[in-house]
Amino acid sequence: MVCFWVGGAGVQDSRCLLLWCNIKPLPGANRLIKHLRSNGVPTALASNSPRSNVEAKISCHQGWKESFTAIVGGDEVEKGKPSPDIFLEAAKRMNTTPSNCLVIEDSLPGVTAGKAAGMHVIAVPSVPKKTAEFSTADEVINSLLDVKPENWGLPPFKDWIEGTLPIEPWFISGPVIKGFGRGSKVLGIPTANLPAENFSDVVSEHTSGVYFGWAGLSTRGVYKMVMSIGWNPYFDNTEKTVEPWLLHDFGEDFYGEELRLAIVGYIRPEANFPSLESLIERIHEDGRIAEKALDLPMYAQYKDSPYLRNPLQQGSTTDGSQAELNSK
Ligand code: ADP
Ligand code: RBF
Ligand code: MG
Repeated sequence: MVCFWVGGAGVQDSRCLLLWCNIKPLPGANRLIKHLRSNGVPTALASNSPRSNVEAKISCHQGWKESFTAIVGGDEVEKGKPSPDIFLEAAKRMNTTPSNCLVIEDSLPGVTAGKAAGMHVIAVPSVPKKTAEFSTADEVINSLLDVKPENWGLPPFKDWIEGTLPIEPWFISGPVIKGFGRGSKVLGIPTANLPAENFSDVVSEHTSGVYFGWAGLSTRGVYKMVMSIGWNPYFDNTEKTVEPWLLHDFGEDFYGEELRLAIVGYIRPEANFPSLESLIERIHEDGRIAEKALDLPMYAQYKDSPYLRNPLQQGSTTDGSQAELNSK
């Protein structure tokens, strides 16, 4: 099986040439490219942009250029996507047939082009909540983290550990705010919502999904946590929310307290569920996965991040366990 890497060149935003080297790869793009390359899966980049622009763009990302067997720009074929030309040309340059190709696309014209070329197509819509429009694709996924190469006859990723995917950790904090008043009441699972607008950059940079890590609560301590980021498909929210469930029984609310998170791993995309019971059961399963995984040294090390402890070190301790944490 030959694989094409296409659409948006796997980077976020591309307003102007000078800014290109500031743009971050999409979550999971580096991992996927490295995986295909190290497993010897020929990969092409097929974009409607002129070839020179595509080359300039990917030159900012170490190891990308060498990872593509072929690069086809929009100026090298008669018609761009949604015409199949660009993909047919890529297949030709890789000496293979269209039915042997898998297209990964983020745009609707790209999905149309891939299917018109007679190829397999995975859609990764760049606009959230638009999955229905991509129904002509063979599969619609939420992010590149969710590509399952084995579904397409390609070697599987080997970086999953006990149901979790390690990620480059990221850190966010803020005061605990009121949510929809539904976590405890409807699900029996309290989630300490954070104001997503405070760190909209870092939140929009990461895909929606279920993550886990460590939570530092000023005056209380550091706890394991599992969280959802996104639109809660079951409730179809209009706002993206950040909702950590601390895996500890506090027996009280702590609205307004400063909550600091170190997010260290990914579990799954957000999903819809046929019933409330099945959503609740799945969240509990996420909790068990996080609880166990956080004892692995690769995740446990972040429990000691100064970021989580900062407010505590400023002298706001309340009990013995806190004093013990501070003395470390
Ligand atoms: P809201 O919709 O306002 O977020 P929830 O029903 O989700 O309300 O309850 C969340 C609140 O419950 C948190 O803001 C926090 O004050 C409190 N809480 C108590 N225990 C926990 C816990 N283990 N994890 C998260 N929040 C908790
Ligand atoms: N909501 C969904 O609609 N789909 C999900 O897959 C989902 N997964 C969640 C996973 C975890 C670990 C947590 C804490 C919450 C999840 N929720 C999900 C969010 C849940 O709907 C939300 O916390 C409540 O609606 C309260 O606002
Ligand atoms: Mg909540």
